[in-house]
Amino acid sequence: MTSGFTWGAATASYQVEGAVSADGRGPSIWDTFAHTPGKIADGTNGDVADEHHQRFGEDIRMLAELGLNAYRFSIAWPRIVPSGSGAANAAGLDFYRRLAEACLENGVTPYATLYHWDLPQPLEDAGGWLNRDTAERFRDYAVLAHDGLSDVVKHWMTLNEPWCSAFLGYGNGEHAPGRTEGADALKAVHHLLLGHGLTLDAIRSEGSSYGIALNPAPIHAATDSPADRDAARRIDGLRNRMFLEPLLSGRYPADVLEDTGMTSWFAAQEADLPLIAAPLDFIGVNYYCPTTVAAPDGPISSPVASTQPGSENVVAVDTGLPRTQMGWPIQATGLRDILVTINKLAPELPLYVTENGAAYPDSVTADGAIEDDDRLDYIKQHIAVCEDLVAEGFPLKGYFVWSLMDNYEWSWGYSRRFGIVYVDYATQARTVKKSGRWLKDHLSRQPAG
Ligand code: IFM
Repeated sequence: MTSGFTWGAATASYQVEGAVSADGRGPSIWDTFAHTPGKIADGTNGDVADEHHQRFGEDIRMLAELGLNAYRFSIAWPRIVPSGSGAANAAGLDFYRRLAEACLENGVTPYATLYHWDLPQPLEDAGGWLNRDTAERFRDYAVLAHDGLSDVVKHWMTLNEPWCSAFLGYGNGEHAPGRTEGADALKAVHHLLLGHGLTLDAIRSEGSSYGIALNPAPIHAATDSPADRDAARRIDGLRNRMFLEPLLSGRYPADVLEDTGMTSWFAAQEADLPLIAAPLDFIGVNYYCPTTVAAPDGPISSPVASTQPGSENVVAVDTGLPRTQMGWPIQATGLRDILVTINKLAPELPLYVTENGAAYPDSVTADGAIEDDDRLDYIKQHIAVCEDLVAEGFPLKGYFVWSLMDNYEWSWGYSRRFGIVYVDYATQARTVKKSGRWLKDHLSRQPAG
């Protein structure tokens, strides 16, 4: 691997911070959702999580001791602007300043994401991401965060996985705010991307880099039949092209708008597209698995709560690949495929893998070790794909493992562990897993620089 490659670990505010009422933080949609009975598999919430708000210093030292040189964290909007709009909360900014400074003191480069899903609850009460005004409020908050931290944070991502915010948050309701709005979830896509564009326009400055973290995935047809290929087109449209095309080419995919009956609504938003397509310094790719789909086998009852408006009866197909505890099929070549797809759309654009990792049910041995061989194999295979691409001259600039440590896995609560560091939630003790020990050893063999 060439020197200068970024090796990082990622987390997100609500998943690790806890301290939900500290320093004037306001409530987010995830506080509300997680406290609503029946929404979270194990009935838990992020009130305490990994106590990262108190323990960030030791966590960043641990990250540096693993040999990693970058930390991707997210900034909680309700810490900076507690009610979603208005002035900056100095205590909230100070927390992220101390966090970024702790990174720098440990030789770790901070990468900040401005929105990893914790929308202030008052903005949801005013319509959330279905309301165009939320995009402007996001820009205003982002300016405050950037103005307050841009001397210590030089790498910025606007949104994390807007597909999840729109289609899990407003499509099937699996994520906060838990709404099931059918094809209107596409309005959330547009307002999220508009928020991204407004923000880039307002914060871009010399000497820093700005991007977005998406979760694109290779979508395969189960067979070569025209019906299965059409199913793959539809899902590829919703998952990938609905984000990549406006960002990189300044247009929405006409077939997706037609499938979902949204053509005329989007026609009225055309003027926003140049803003959304403003140049990026990089795209972050969060990759976990590919998807294989087959054609509808009958009529659907409509509307249904779905992540695939207009294509609700397209089914996912089990191709026999091994799966992680999330049920996600493992295929490291899918990482190459999706990076190459994006590279073809934007050949010069630097790419990062901003998340990659796997959940498995860890157990602690009698001597306190966590021998997570499955996770280790998963990470090793995906890192090998990255290293091969870099050796071929591909513009891949970094790899961030998801996650630095076990944390609150959204609607799964604490029942899914993705960390390379084990967290004992009763004591908050951190223990580096075998996957983390392997990564440390692997990084110790990289050329310096
Ligand atoms: O935990 C999430 C993260 O917040 C966003 N990307 C996928 C991860 C695993 O589900």
